[in-house]
Amino acid sequence: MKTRAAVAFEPKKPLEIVEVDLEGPKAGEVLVEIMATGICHTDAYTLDGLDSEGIFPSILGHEGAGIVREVGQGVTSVKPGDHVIPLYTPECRQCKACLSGKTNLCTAIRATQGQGLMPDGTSRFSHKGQPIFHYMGCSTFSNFTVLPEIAVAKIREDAPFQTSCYIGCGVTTGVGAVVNTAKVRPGDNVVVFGLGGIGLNVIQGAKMAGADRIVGVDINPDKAEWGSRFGMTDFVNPRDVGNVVETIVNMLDGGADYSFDCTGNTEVMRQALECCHRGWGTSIVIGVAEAGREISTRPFQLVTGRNWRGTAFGGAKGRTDVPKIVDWYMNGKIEIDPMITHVLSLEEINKGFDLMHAGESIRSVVVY
Ligand code: NAD
Ligand code: AHE
Ligand code: ZN
Repeated sequence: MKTRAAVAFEPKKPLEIVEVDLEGPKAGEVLVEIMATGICHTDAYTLDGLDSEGIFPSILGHEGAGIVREVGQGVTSVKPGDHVIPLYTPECRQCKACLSGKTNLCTAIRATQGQGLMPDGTSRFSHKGQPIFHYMGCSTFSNFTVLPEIAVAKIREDAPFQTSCYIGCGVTTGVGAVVNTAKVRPGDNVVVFGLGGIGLNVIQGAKMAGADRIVGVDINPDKAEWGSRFGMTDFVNPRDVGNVVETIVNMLDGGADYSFDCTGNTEVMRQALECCHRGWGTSIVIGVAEAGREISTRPFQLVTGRNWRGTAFGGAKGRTDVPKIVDWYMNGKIEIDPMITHVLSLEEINKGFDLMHAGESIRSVVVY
């Protein structure tokens, strides 16, 4: 079939809206009509050529929601008409990781996914006879896409696509980092670095978990109001204070119980670790750093009891947890609507990237 898609032909170039060819689903795969997709900073990072797994030409996008239109042979868990959220972290429920009970990092299809291919080692997309690579197993910047069955979460049908697509990455990553990875408890003090599409969800997750102080840190002063809107109690602009770490350690009587990096900046990751409380504070890396960057700190920071951890997709097991997060949204336990600051057509998708880089959006969503 033909489908409209925003194609990343080359790094650092705007996406091009073209008609591409899409092969139907093979065994164990499903064809999904994407109804809406968010634009995450990770899409921008890959488009900017900063991802060591970045591969071109490809169809980016990994934060979508849509409807199953066709299923391949042997597919049993979804059927045409089902509403689904694509999962860049699938859940096969059979691999060592899935069975471990210790991680959400399913390994069933990770190798081919990282090569921009479907599990059989081929691409379903092509343009003028040349293959186009998939991205993070999702490629939601295409109106229709093909996904493995294990990489879709079936969701309730009354959830609006325009907002629930954000659960495909940002919401689950932020809220999940708090509840699944950190396991924040009532009374804990939390610090969030970077109050964008992910950081604001960490803030709302921390509030939901009953955190006491929730300190937001951002170099964009406009983010003070955004943070307060979702439960932040204190705001620090690193450009207004001499030493961010010292400022936070003093504010929180020794430091954070939990801190979260939502910037992808390795210097900020160090600050996030070092503002943790001696003896027990844990810092969670969420931000994705440019290829080649490394983190560092004095080992003494760890010897004296601080912990450094990371999380992908908020530690969520997609097929199991995503439908529950959709329920949280629909029941008013978490908010999404105010964070969708811009709704764009596919033709306007590059504007979404510009708004993100200018710090003017929280989430831009493309509606097909
Ligand atoms: P965003 O652009 O919406 O937000 C980033 C925020 O960080 C902005 O508010 C910006 O002003 C702030 N910032 C930048 N430099 C800063 C600094 N030096 N100090 C303090 N604040 C600073 O991006 P996003 O969509 O929220 O994504 C945030 C990061 O999380 C990205 O690196 C993205 O790739 C990553 N991410 C990771 C996962 C995961 O599963 N681990 C999932 C989604 C996104
Ligand atoms: N491909 C990069 C790493 C990118 C990365 O860490 N991605 C996160 C999701 S970001 C969503 O916005 C992730 O899920 N990581 C785990 C995984 O298996 O990819 C690189 O450095 O090579
Ligand atoms: Zn993302």
